[in-house]
Amino acid sequence: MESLVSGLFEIQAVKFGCFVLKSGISSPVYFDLRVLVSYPTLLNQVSELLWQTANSAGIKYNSICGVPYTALPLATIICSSNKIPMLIRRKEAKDYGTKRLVEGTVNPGETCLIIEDVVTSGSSVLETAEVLRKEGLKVTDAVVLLDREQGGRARLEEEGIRLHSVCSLSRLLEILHCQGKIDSEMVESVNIFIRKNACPLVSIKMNGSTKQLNNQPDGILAKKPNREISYGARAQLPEIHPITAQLFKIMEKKQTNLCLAADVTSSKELLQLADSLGSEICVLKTHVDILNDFNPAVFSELRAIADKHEFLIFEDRKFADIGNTVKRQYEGGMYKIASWSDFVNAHVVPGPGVVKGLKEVGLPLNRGCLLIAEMSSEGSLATGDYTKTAVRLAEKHSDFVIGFISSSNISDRLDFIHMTPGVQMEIGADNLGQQYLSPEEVIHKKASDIIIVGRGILSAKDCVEAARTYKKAGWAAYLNRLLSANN
Ligand code: S5P
Repeated sequence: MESLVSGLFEIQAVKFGCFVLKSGISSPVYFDLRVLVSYPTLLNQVSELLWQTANSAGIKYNSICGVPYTALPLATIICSSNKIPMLIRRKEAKDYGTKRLVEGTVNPGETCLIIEDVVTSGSSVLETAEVLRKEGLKVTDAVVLLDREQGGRARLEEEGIRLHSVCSLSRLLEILHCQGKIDSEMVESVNIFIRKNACPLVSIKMNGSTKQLNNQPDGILAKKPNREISYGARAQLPEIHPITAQLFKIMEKKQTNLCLAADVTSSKELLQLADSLGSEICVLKTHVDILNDFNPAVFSELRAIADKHEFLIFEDRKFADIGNTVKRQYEGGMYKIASWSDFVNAHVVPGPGVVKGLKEVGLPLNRGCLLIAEMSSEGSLATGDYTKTAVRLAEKHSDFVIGFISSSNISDRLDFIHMTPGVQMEIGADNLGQQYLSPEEVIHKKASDIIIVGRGILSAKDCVEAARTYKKAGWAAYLNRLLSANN
Protein backbone atom coordinates (compact mmCIF):
# COMPACT_ATOMS: atom_id res chain seq x y z
CA MET A 1 0.00 0.00 0.00
CA GLU A 2 2.82 2.40 0.95
CA SER A 3 4.56 1.96 -2.39
CA LEU A 4 1.31 2.40 -4.27
CA VAL A 5 0.50 5.65 -2.46
CA SER A 6 3.96 7.08 -3.05
CA GLY A 7 3.72 5.95 -6.69
CA LEU A 8 0.41 7.80 -7.12
CA PHE A 9 1.97 10.88 -5.57
CA GLU A 10 5.03 10.68 -7.85
CA ILE A 11 2.94 10.52 -11.04
CA GLN A 12 0.71 13.36 -9.74
CA ALA A 13 -2.41 11.23 -9.69
CA VAL A 14 -2.87 12.90 -6.32
CA LYS A 15 -2.04 16.58 -5.95
CA PHE A 16 -2.18 19.04 -3.09
CA GLY A 17 -2.72 22.79 -3.38
CA CYS A 18 -5.79 24.84 -4.10
CA PHE A 19 -8.07 23.42 -6.74
CA VAL A 20 -11.40 24.88 -7.69
CA LEU A 21 -13.64 21.97 -8.55
CA LYS A 22 -16.26 22.21 -11.24
CA SER A 23 -18.85 22.61 -8.51
CA GLY A 24 -17.14 25.86 -7.53
CA ILE A 25 -15.81 24.54 -4.23
CA SER A 26 -12.09 24.92 -3.45
CA SER A 27 -10.41 21.66 -2.51
CA PRO A 28 -6.89 21.22 -1.07
CA VAL A 29 -6.58 17.83 -2.76
CA TYR A 30 -7.19 16.66 -6.29
CA PHE A 31 -7.18 13.18 -7.80
CA ASP A 32 -6.70 12.37 -11.43
CA LEU A 33 -6.25 8.66 -11.86
CA ARG A 34 -6.52 8.90 -15.63
CA VAL A 35 -2.74 9.27 -15.88
CA LEU A 36 -2.41 5.69 -14.60
CA VAL A 37 -2.59 4.30 -18.15
CA SER A 38 0.82 5.82 -18.85
CA TYR A 39 2.39 3.87 -15.94
CA PRO A 40 1.88 0.15 -16.60
CA THR A 41 3.54 -1.05 -13.38
CA LEU A 42 1.27 1.10 -11.23
CA LEU A 43 -1.71 0.24 -13.40
CA ASN A 44 -1.12 -3.45 -12.72
CA GLN A 45 -0.50 -2.81 -9.04
CA VAL A 46 -3.80 -0.94 -8.69
CA SER A 47 -5.67 -3.69 -10.58
CA GLU A 48 -4.13 -6.35 -8.36
CA LEU A 49 -5.12 -4.48 -5.17
CA LEU A 50 -8.69 -4.02 -6.41
CA TRP A 51 -8.85 -7.74 -7.20
CA GLN A 52 -7.47 -8.70 -3.78
CA THR A 53 -9.96 -6.37 -2.06
CA ALA A 54 -12.85 -8.00 -3.94
CA ASN A 55 -11.53 -11.48 -3.08
CA SER A 56 -10.97 -10.88 0.60
CA ALA A 57 -14.48 -9.41 0.92
CA GLY A 58 -15.81 -12.71 -0.46
CA ILE A 59 -18.05 -11.02 -3.03
CA LYS A 60 -20.00 -13.31 -5.35
CA TYR A 61 -20.42 -12.07 -8.92
CA ASN A 62 -20.53 -13.26 -12.52
CA SER A 63 -19.04 -10.30 -14.38
CA ILE A 64 -17.21 -7.01 -13.82
CA CYS A 65 -17.95 -3.54 -15.15
CA GLY A 66 -15.62 -0.56 -14.77
CA VAL A 67 -17.13 2.92 -14.45
CA PRO A 68 -16.13 4.76 -17.64
CA TYR A 69 -13.54 5.91 -18.40
CA THR A 70 -10.80 5.72 -15.79
CA ALA A 71 -11.82 2.35 -14.38
CA LEU A 72 -12.17 0.72 -17.82
CA PRO A 73 -8.52 -0.34 -18.18
CA LEU A 74 -8.50 -1.49 -14.53
CA ALA A 75 -11.54 -3.71 -15.12
CA THR A 76 -9.97 -5.01 -18.34
CA ILE A 77 -6.76 -6.06 -16.58
CA ILE A 78 -8.64 -7.74 -13.71
CA CYS A 79 -10.96 -9.61 -16.09
CA SER A 80 -8.21 -10.62 -18.47
CA SER A 81 -5.80 -11.85 -15.76
CA ASN A 82 -8.49 -13.73 -13.85
CA LYS A 83 -10.62 -14.95 -16.77
CA ILE A 84 -13.76 -13.14 -15.68
CA PRO A 85 -16.36 -11.94 -18.21
CA MET A 86 -16.40 -8.18 -18.56
CA LEU A 87 -19.13 -5.71 -19.46
CA ILE A 88 -18.56 -2.21 -20.82
CA ARG A 89 -20.98 0.56 -20.02
CA ARG A 90 -21.27 3.14 -22.77
CA LYS A 91 -21.61 6.70 -21.58
CA GLU A 92 -23.87 7.47 -24.51
CA ALA A 93 -25.89 5.07 -26.65
CA LYS A 94 -24.45 4.77 -30.17
CA ASP A 95 -26.46 6.90 -32.56
CA TYR A 96 -26.52 4.06 -35.09
CA GLY A 97 -26.96 0.31 -34.89
CA THR A 98 -28.07 -1.36 -31.71
CA LYS A 99 -28.19 1.66 -29.36
CA ARG A 100 -26.93 -0.54 -26.55
CA LEU A 101 -25.82 1.06 -23.33
CA VAL A 102 -23.96 -2.04 -22.16
CA GLU A 103 -21.60 -3.97 -24.40
CA GLY A 104 -20.80 -7.64 -23.81
CA THR A 105 -23.07 -10.57 -23.10
CA VAL A 106 -25.72 -9.56 -20.59
CA ASN A 107 -27.40 -12.46 -18.79
CA PRO A 108 -30.31 -10.99 -16.84
CA GLY A 109 -30.42 -12.21 -13.25
CA GLU A 110 -26.65 -12.46 -12.97
CA THR A 111 -24.61 -10.23 -10.64
CA CYS A 112 -22.14 -7.65 -11.88
CA LEU A 113 -19.38 -6.17 -9.73
CA ILE A 114 -18.58 -2.48 -10.29
CA ILE A 115 -15.00 -1.20 -10.28
CA GLU A 116 -14.24 2.50 -9.79
CA ASP A 117 -11.14 4.62 -9.19
CA VAL A 118 -12.38 7.30 -6.76
CA VAL A 119 -15.68 7.57 -4.92
CA THR A 120 -16.85 10.90 -3.52
CA SER A 121 -20.62 10.97 -3.18
CA GLY A 122 -21.05 7.67 -4.98
CA SER A 123 -23.04 9.12 -7.84
CA SER A 124 -20.92 7.81 -10.71
CA VAL A 125 -21.10 4.27 -9.28
CA LEU A 126 -24.86 4.74 -8.92
CA GLU A 127 -25.23 5.87 -12.51
CA THR A 128 -23.45 2.75 -13.74
CA ALA A 129 -25.48 0.59 -11.35
CA GLU A 130 -28.68 2.07 -12.68
CA VAL A 131 -27.74 1.25 -16.27
CA LEU A 132 -26.75 -2.32 -15.36
CA ARG A 133 -29.90 -2.84 -13.32
CA LYS A 134 -32.03 -1.64 -16.22
CA GLU A 135 -30.48 -4.49 -18.22
CA GLY A 136 -31.75 -6.94 -15.59
CA LEU A 137 -28.42 -7.41 -13.79
CA LYS A 138 -27.98 -7.39 -10.02
CA VAL A 139 -25.51 -4.97 -8.49
CA THR A 140 -24.64 -5.66 -4.87
CA ASP A 141 -21.03 -4.51 -4.46
CA ALA A 142 -18.55 -1.96 -5.76
CA VAL A 143 -14.79 -1.98 -5.29
CA VAL A 144 -12.99 1.33 -5.38
CA LEU A 145 -9.36 2.33 -5.15
CA LEU A 146 -9.94 5.43 -3.07
CA ASP A 147 -12.85 6.45 -0.86
CA ARG A 148 -12.82 10.21 -0.32
CA GLU A 149 -15.02 9.71 2.74
CA GLN A 150 -17.51 12.30 1.66
CA GLY A 151 -20.71 10.34 1.97
CA GLY A 152 -20.34 7.85 -0.89
CA ARG A 153 -20.38 4.73 1.30
CA ALA A 154 -23.66 5.66 3.04
CA ARG A 155 -25.27 6.79 -0.18
CA LEU A 156 -24.42 3.52 -1.95
CA GLU A 157 -25.60 1.46 0.99
CA GLU A 158 -28.94 3.23 0.75
CA GLU A 159 -29.18 1.89 -2.79
CA GLY A 160 -28.22 -1.64 -1.77
CA ILE A 161 -24.57 -1.48 -2.82
CA ARG A 162 -21.72 -2.34 -0.41
CA LEU A 163 -18.61 -0.26 -0.96
CA HIS A 164 -15.17 -1.88 -0.52
CA SER A 165 -12.21 0.46 -0.77
CA VAL A 166 -8.53 -0.30 -1.19
CA CYS A 167 -7.65 2.91 0.63
CA SER A 168 -9.41 5.83 2.28
CA LEU A 169 -8.42 9.47 1.94
CA SER A 170 -7.40 9.64 5.63
CA ARG A 171 -5.18 6.57 5.28
CA LEU A 172 -3.60 8.04 2.16
CA LEU A 173 -2.87 11.25 4.09
CA GLU A 174 -1.29 9.29 6.94
CA ILE A 175 0.99 7.40 4.56
CA LEU A 176 2.08 10.52 2.67
CA HIS A 177 2.69 12.30 5.95
CA CYS A 178 4.84 9.41 7.28
CA GLN A 179 6.80 9.46 4.03
CA GLY A 180 7.44 13.19 4.53
CA LYS A 181 5.65 14.07 1.30
CA ILE A 182 3.10 16.38 2.93
CA ASP A 183 3.31 18.34 6.19
CA SER A 184 0.89 18.23 9.14
CA GLU A 185 -0.71 21.49 8.07
CA MET A 186 -1.74 19.96 4.79
CA VAL A 187 -3.08 16.86 6.57
CA GLU A 188 -5.14 19.11 8.84
CA SER A 189 -6.44 21.24 5.98
CA VAL A 190 -7.56 18.16 4.00
CA ASN A 191 -9.18 16.69 7.12
CA ILE A 192 -11.10 19.92 7.67
CA PHE A 193 -12.12 19.84 4.03
CA ILE A 194 -13.41 16.26 4.36
CA ARG A 195 -15.44 17.18 7.44
CA LYS A 196 -16.91 20.30 5.87
CA ASN A 197 -17.74 18.73 2.55
CA ALA A 198 -19.02 15.36 3.59
CA CYS A 199 -22.34 15.10 1.83
CA PRO A 200 -24.05 12.09 3.32
CA LEU A 201 -27.34 11.06 1.84
CA VAL A 202 -27.66 13.96 -0.56
CA SER A 203 -30.22 13.09 -3.13
CA ILE A 204 -28.51 12.59 -6.44
CA LYS A 205 -30.05 13.01 -9.83
CA MET A 206 -29.46 9.83 -11.79
CA ASN A 207 -29.65 11.57 -15.12
CA GLY A 208 -29.88 15.08 -16.45
CA SER A 209 -27.63 17.99 -15.82
CA THR A 210 -25.57 16.73 -12.89
CA LYS A 211 -24.19 13.91 -14.98
CA GLN A 212 -21.00 15.49 -16.19
CA LEU A 213 -20.06 16.63 -12.69
CA ASN A 214 -20.57 13.11 -11.44
CA ASN A 215 -18.10 11.67 -13.83
CA GLN A 216 -15.30 13.95 -12.79
CA PRO A 217 -12.68 12.06 -10.86
CA ASP A 218 -12.84 14.59 -8.10
CA GLY A 219 -16.17 16.40 -8.29
CA ILE A 220 -18.03 17.35 -5.14
CA LEU A 221 -20.94 15.60 -6.58
CA ALA A 222 -24.55 16.52 -6.92
CA LYS A 223 -23.98 19.77 -5.11
CA LYS A 224 -25.02 22.83 -7.02
CA PRO A 225 -22.46 25.62 -6.84
CA ASN A 226 -23.32 27.26 -3.56
CA ARG A 227 -21.50 30.48 -4.27
CA GLU A 228 -20.28 32.50 -7.19
CA ILE A 229 -16.59 32.40 -7.89
CA SER A 230 -14.53 34.94 -9.76
CA TYR A 231 -13.53 34.77 -13.42
CA GLY A 232 -9.94 34.42 -12.20
CA ALA A 233 -10.74 31.40 -10.05
CA ARG A 234 -12.65 29.82 -12.91
CA ALA A 235 -9.50 30.11 -15.04
CA GLN A 236 -7.90 27.64 -12.58
CA LEU A 237 -10.58 24.96 -12.89
CA PRO A 238 -9.11 21.55 -13.52
CA GLU A 239 -9.57 20.43 -17.11
CA ILE A 240 -10.78 23.83 -18.30
CA HIS A 241 -10.35 24.42 -22.04
CA PRO A 242 -7.18 26.48 -22.65
CA ILE A 243 -9.10 29.16 -24.57
CA THR A 244 -11.62 29.59 -21.74
CA ALA A 245 -8.82 29.72 -19.18
CA GLN A 246 -7.03 32.37 -21.23
CA LEU A 247 -10.24 34.36 -21.60
CA PHE A 248 -11.07 34.28 -17.88
CA LYS A 249 -7.51 35.38 -17.09
CA ILE A 250 -7.75 38.29 -19.52
CA MET A 251 -11.12 39.32 -18.05
CA GLU A 252 -9.76 39.28 -14.52
CA LYS A 253 -6.57 41.11 -15.44
CA LYS A 254 -8.19 43.83 -17.56
CA GLN A 255 -11.36 43.95 -15.46
CA THR A 256 -13.59 43.71 -18.46
CA ASN A 257 -16.38 41.42 -19.59
CA LEU A 258 -17.05 43.41 -22.73
CA CYS A 259 -16.97 41.88 -26.21
CA LEU A 260 -17.08 44.36 -29.06
CA ALA A 261 -19.25 43.31 -32.01
CA ALA A 262 -17.06 45.01 -34.61
CA ASP A 263 -19.71 45.05 -37.32
CA VAL A 264 -17.96 47.36 -39.77
CA THR A 265 -17.50 47.01 -43.51
CA SER A 266 -13.99 48.35 -44.05
CA SER A 267 -10.79 46.64 -42.97
CA LYS A 268 -9.20 49.94 -42.09
CA GLU A 269 -12.04 50.79 -39.75
CA LEU A 270 -11.87 47.32 -38.21
CA LEU A 271 -8.18 47.67 -37.42
CA GLN A 272 -8.60 51.21 -36.10
CA LEU A 273 -11.43 50.11 -33.82
CA ALA A 274 -9.41 47.13 -32.59
CA ASP A 275 -6.49 49.35 -31.73
CA SER A 276 -8.41 52.17 -30.11
CA LEU A 277 -10.81 49.99 -28.12
CA GLY A 278 -8.46 47.06 -27.52
CA SER A 279 -7.67 47.97 -23.93
CA GLU A 280 -11.37 48.06 -22.97
CA ILE A 281 -12.42 44.64 -24.27
CA CYS A 282 -11.75 40.95 -23.64
CA VAL A 283 -13.05 39.74 -27.02
CA LEU A 284 -13.41 41.30 -30.44
CA LYS A 285 -16.15 39.68 -32.50
CA THR A 286 -15.98 39.83 -36.28
CA HIS A 287 -18.29 39.11 -39.20
CA VAL A 288 -15.58 38.61 -41.79
CA ASP A 289 -18.13 38.27 -44.59
CA ILE A 290 -19.41 41.84 -44.21
CA LEU A 291 -16.00 43.34 -44.98
CA ASN A 292 -16.02 44.94 -48.46
CA ASP A 293 -12.27 44.74 -48.84
CA PHE A 294 -11.18 41.52 -47.13
CA ASN A 295 -7.61 40.42 -47.61
CA PRO A 296 -5.67 37.91 -45.50
CA ALA A 297 -3.11 40.49 -44.35
CA VAL A 298 -5.85 42.26 -42.37
CA PHE A 299 -6.17 39.29 -40.11
CA SER A 300 -2.46 38.98 -39.42
CA GLU A 301 -2.60 42.65 -38.43
CA LEU A 302 -5.68 42.07 -36.29
CA ARG A 303 -3.90 39.16 -34.58
CA ALA A 304 -0.97 41.41 -33.75
CA ILE A 305 -3.31 44.05 -32.28
CA ALA A 306 -5.12 41.34 -30.29
CA ASP A 307 -1.82 40.16 -28.83
CA LYS A 308 -0.74 43.71 -28.05
CA HIS A 309 -3.95 44.60 -26.18
CA GLU A 310 -4.64 41.08 -24.91
CA PHE A 311 -8.05 40.25 -26.29
CA LEU A 312 -9.33 37.19 -28.14
CA ILE A 313 -10.78 37.12 -31.65
CA PHE A 314 -14.17 35.52 -32.18
CA GLU A 315 -15.43 35.08 -35.74
CA ASP A 316 -19.23 35.03 -35.47
CA ARG A 317 -19.61 32.67 -38.44
CA LYS A 318 -22.62 30.75 -37.04
CA PHE A 319 -21.81 27.50 -38.82
CA ALA A 320 -24.96 25.50 -39.52
CA ASP A 321 -24.30 22.78 -42.08
CA ILE A 322 -23.36 19.10 -42.08
CA GLY A 323 -20.01 18.18 -40.54
CA ASN A 324 -18.17 17.73 -43.80
CA THR A 325 -19.21 21.14 -45.12
CA VAL A 326 -18.57 23.18 -41.97
CA LYS A 327 -15.15 21.62 -41.71
CA ARG A 328 -14.27 23.03 -45.11
CA GLN A 329 -15.92 26.38 -44.43
CA TYR A 330 -13.94 26.70 -41.20
CA GLU A 331 -10.56 25.63 -42.56
CA GLY A 332 -10.58 26.82 -46.14
CA GLY A 333 -12.23 29.16 -48.60
CA MET A 334 -10.77 32.62 -48.86
CA TYR A 335 -11.24 33.48 -45.19
CA LYS A 336 -9.36 30.56 -43.59
CA ILE A 337 -11.15 31.35 -40.33
CA ALA A 338 -9.44 28.64 -38.29
CA SER A 339 -6.07 30.23 -38.93
CA TRP A 340 -6.85 33.49 -37.12
CA SER A 341 -9.97 33.17 -34.98
CA ASP A 342 -9.50 31.96 -31.39
CA PHE A 343 -13.03 30.68 -31.34
CA VAL A 344 -16.11 30.50 -33.51
CA ASN A 345 -19.76 29.61 -32.98
CA ALA A 346 -22.21 27.11 -34.41
CA HIS A 347 -25.93 26.46 -34.52
CA VAL A 348 -26.94 23.06 -33.18
CA VAL A 349 -29.74 22.57 -35.68
CA PRO A 350 -27.73 20.07 -37.81
CA GLY A 351 -27.10 17.83 -34.76
CA PRO A 352 -23.74 16.60 -33.38
CA GLY A 353 -22.11 16.45 -36.85
CA VAL A 354 -21.60 20.20 -36.96
CA VAL A 355 -19.53 20.11 -33.76
CA LYS A 356 -17.65 16.99 -34.83
CA GLY A 357 -16.76 18.56 -38.18
CA LEU A 358 -15.54 21.82 -36.67
CA LYS A 359 -13.67 19.94 -33.97
CA GLU A 360 -11.62 18.02 -36.53
CA VAL A 361 -10.17 21.33 -37.67
CA GLY A 362 -10.24 23.31 -34.42
CA LEU A 363 -9.01 20.85 -31.83
CA PRO A 364 -5.48 20.36 -33.22
CA LEU A 365 -5.16 24.16 -33.37
CA ASN A 366 -6.36 24.61 -29.76
CA ARG A 367 -9.38 26.60 -30.94
CA GLY A 368 -12.75 26.70 -29.22
CA CYS A 369 -16.40 26.92 -30.21
CA LEU A 370 -19.55 28.40 -28.68
CA LEU A 371 -22.90 26.77 -29.32
CA ILE A 372 -25.81 29.06 -30.08
CA ALA A 373 -28.29 27.92 -27.48
CA GLU A 374 -30.53 31.00 -27.47
CA MET A 375 -30.79 34.08 -29.67
CA SER A 376 -31.57 37.69 -28.88
CA SER A 377 -33.96 38.19 -31.78
CA GLU A 378 -37.72 38.30 -31.36
CA GLY A 379 -39.50 35.02 -32.14
CA SER A 380 -36.29 32.95 -32.01
CA LEU A 381 -36.93 29.19 -32.15
CA ALA A 382 -33.89 28.46 -29.99
CA THR A 383 -35.77 27.89 -26.73
CA GLY A 384 -36.80 25.04 -24.40
CA ASP A 385 -35.66 21.60 -25.56
CA TYR A 386 -33.54 23.10 -28.31
CA THR A 387 -31.54 25.02 -25.70
CA LYS A 388 -31.25 21.91 -23.49
CA THR A 389 -29.98 19.89 -26.44
CA ALA A 390 -27.31 22.52 -27.04
CA VAL A 391 -26.18 22.18 -23.41
CA ARG A 392 -25.98 18.39 -23.67
CA LEU A 393 -24.01 18.65 -26.89
CA ALA A 394 -21.59 21.07 -25.24
CA GLU A 395 -21.11 18.69 -22.30
CA LYS A 396 -20.37 15.84 -24.65
CA HIS A 397 -17.77 17.86 -26.58
CA SER A 398 -16.28 19.99 -23.83
CA ASP A 399 -12.80 19.37 -25.22
CA PHE A 400 -13.78 21.80 -27.99
CA VAL A 401 -16.97 23.59 -26.94
CA ILE A 402 -16.18 26.41 -24.54
CA GLY A 403 -19.67 27.69 -23.81
CA PHE A 404 -22.73 29.34 -25.27
CA ILE A 405 -24.31 32.24 -27.01
CA SER A 406 -27.35 32.61 -24.79
CA SER A 407 -29.46 35.27 -23.17
CA SER A 408 -28.76 33.92 -19.68
CA ASN A 409 -26.82 31.32 -17.74
CA ILE A 410 -28.02 27.92 -18.95
CA SER A 411 -25.44 25.52 -17.50
CA ASP A 412 -24.12 25.00 -13.97
CA ARG A 413 -20.72 24.09 -15.29
CA LEU A 414 -18.33 26.83 -14.30
CA ASP A 415 -15.91 25.93 -17.06
CA PHE A 416 -18.45 26.97 -19.71
CA ILE A 417 -18.59 30.65 -20.60
CA HIS A 418 -21.86 32.40 -21.47
CA MET A 419 -21.81 35.28 -23.96
CA THR A 420 -24.89 37.41 -24.47
CA PRO A 421 -25.65 39.68 -27.45
CA GLY A 422 -28.50 42.17 -27.61
CA VAL A 423 -27.03 44.54 -25.02
CA GLN A 424 -27.49 48.30 -24.77
CA MET A 425 -27.72 50.66 -21.82
CA GLU A 426 -31.46 50.93 -22.26
CA ILE A 427 -33.84 48.02 -22.70
CA GLY A 428 -35.38 48.24 -26.20
CA ALA A 429 -35.32 46.89 -29.75
CA ASP A 430 -34.30 47.80 -33.29
CA ASN A 431 -36.71 47.65 -36.22
CA LEU A 432 -35.53 44.20 -37.40
CA GLY A 433 -36.29 42.14 -34.32
CA GLN A 434 -33.13 42.67 -32.27
CA GLN A 435 -34.01 42.97 -28.57
CA TYR A 436 -31.82 44.72 -26.01
CA LEU A 437 -31.21 44.18 -22.31
CA SER A 438 -28.94 46.21 -20.03
CA PRO A 439 -25.50 45.02 -18.80
CA GLU A 440 -26.88 44.81 -15.23
CA GLU A 441 -29.78 42.64 -16.36
CA VAL A 442 -27.55 40.33 -18.42
CA ILE A 443 -24.58 39.88 -16.07
CA HIS A 444 -26.15 40.26 -12.63
CA LYS A 445 -29.74 39.07 -13.02
CA LYS A 446 -29.26 36.53 -15.78
CA ALA A 447 -25.76 35.47 -14.67
CA SER A 448 -24.19 35.52 -18.13
CA ASP A 449 -20.44 36.17 -18.29
CA ILE A 450 -19.81 38.46 -21.25
CA ILE A 451 -21.84 41.25 -22.84
CA ILE A 452 -21.61 41.53 -26.62
CA VAL A 453 -22.15 45.12 -27.72
CA GLY A 454 -22.24 46.38 -31.30
CA ARG A 455 -24.28 49.44 -32.16
CA GLY A 456 -24.40 50.60 -28.55
CA ILE A 457 -20.72 51.46 -29.07
CA LEU A 458 -20.39 51.80 -32.84
CA SER A 459 -23.21 54.33 -33.19
CA ALA A 460 -21.95 56.51 -30.35
CA LYS A 461 -20.31 59.86 -31.11
CA ASP A 462 -17.23 58.76 -29.20
CA CYS A 463 -16.71 55.00 -29.52
CA VAL A 464 -13.86 54.88 -27.01
CA GLU A 465 -15.92 56.69 -24.39
CA ALA A 466 -18.92 54.44 -25.08
CA ALA A 467 -16.76 51.31 -24.80
CA ARG A 468 -15.47 52.54 -21.42
CA THR A 469 -19.04 53.08 -20.23
CA TYR A 470 -20.05 49.53 -21.23
CA LYS A 471 -16.90 48.10 -19.73
CA LYS A 472 -17.61 49.80 -16.41
CA ALA A 473 -21.28 48.83 -16.44
CA GLY A 474 -20.50 45.18 -17.26
CA TRP A 475 -17.86 44.97 -14.54
CA ALA A 476 -20.06 46.67 -11.94
CA ALA A 477 -22.83 44.17 -12.71
CA TYR A 478 -20.36 41.30 -12.24
CA LEU A 479 -19.18 42.67 -8.89
CA ASN A 480 -22.82 43.05 -7.82
CA ARG A 481 -23.41 39.44 -8.73
CA LEU A 482 -20.40 38.26 -6.73
CA LEU A 483 -21.49 40.37 -3.78
CA SER A 484 -25.08 39.23 -3.71
CA ALA A 485 -24.10 35.56 -4.18
CA ASN A 486 -21.62 35.61 -1.34
CA ASN A 487 -23.80 37.46 1.16
O1 S5P B 1 -28.62 35.90 -30.92
C1 S5P B 1 -27.73 36.62 -31.35
C2 S5P B 1 -26.46 36.11 -31.62
C3 S5P B 1 -25.47 36.99 -32.06
S1 S5P B 1 -23.88 36.38 -32.17
N1 S5P B 1 -27.95 37.95 -31.54
C4 S5P B 1 -26.99 38.80 -32.00
O2 S5P B 1 -27.27 39.99 -32.12
N2 S5P B 1 -25.73 38.31 -32.31
C5 S5P B 1 -24.69 39.19 -32.87
O3 S5P B 1 -24.37 40.18 -31.89
C6 S5P B 1 -25.10 39.94 -34.11
O4 S5P B 1 -24.74 39.24 -35.28
C7 S5P B 1 -24.34 41.23 -33.99
O5 S5P B 1 -23.04 41.08 -34.54
C8 S5P B 1 -24.18 41.46 -32.50
C9 S5P B 1 -25.19 42.41 -31.92
O6 S5P B 1 -25.03 43.68 -32.45
P1 S5P B 1 -25.85 44.96 -31.89
O7 S5P B 1 -25.45 46.05 -32.82
O8 S5P B 1 -27.29 44.65 -31.96
O9 S5P B 1 -25.35 45.17 -30.49
